[in-house]
Amino acid sequence: MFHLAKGLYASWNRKEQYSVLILGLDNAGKTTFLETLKKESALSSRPLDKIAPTVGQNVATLPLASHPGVLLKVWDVGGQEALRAMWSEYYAQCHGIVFVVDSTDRARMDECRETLTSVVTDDEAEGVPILMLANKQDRPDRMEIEDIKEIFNQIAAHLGARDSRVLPVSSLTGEGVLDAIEWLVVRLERNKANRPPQYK
Ligand SMILES: Nc1nc2c(ncn2[C@@H]2O[C@H](COP(=O)(O)OP(=O)(O)O)[C@@H](O)[C@H]2O)c(=O)[nH]1
Ligand SMILES: [Mg+2]
Repeated sequence: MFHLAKGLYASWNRKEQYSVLILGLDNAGKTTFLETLKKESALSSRPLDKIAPTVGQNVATLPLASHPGVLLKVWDVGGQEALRAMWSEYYAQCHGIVFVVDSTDRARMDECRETLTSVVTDDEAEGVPILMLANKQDRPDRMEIEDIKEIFNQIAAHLGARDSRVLPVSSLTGEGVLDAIEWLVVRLERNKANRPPQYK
């Protein structure tokens, strides 16, 4: 009996899957981030379960070498202004949000902050861990991570008790990408216990 229970637990555990939304303005590097994640997953030599992309949306289900029992279902839903209105449709189903920022795009930093504010103040996204990625850190004309943190800390007031972090990455070179995902997965697992049943 104990073995049966243990076996059931193990098989349930093997299928642990979290849905993660990749958001951010158009041109921030969302699709590049997802493609890099796919590449990193393939390196772990486990099968990659790709779902055919539909217009304006890419979805991939990724195994994680560092967390063998975990699958990440990652949604890249498009960041053009017309598509942003659709983001909230996904909030109730997601366990975590990655918000990608183009660290070189000073001209759109205000738009970026306003967009992120509307994400974090949406009731449907309440309590979901938020990871902000200061992307394109490989570029010499990037803003420094400390300056980007200062901008996004202004949003912290809306975040309540939820987990959030700003991390530097280059989706193009892959620098920092796995560290960022590691931060997120730890929070996803920790947060799971605290969410209402319909979100699990
Ligand atoms: N230098 C550099 N360019 C990047 C990086 N991430 C994305 N890009 C470039 O930024 C542009 C937009 O990237 P894309 O992934 O299509 O952005 P999306 O609209 O947010 O999906 C492309 O030309 C990418 O090659 C990065 O980390 N470093
Ligand atoms: Mg894209």
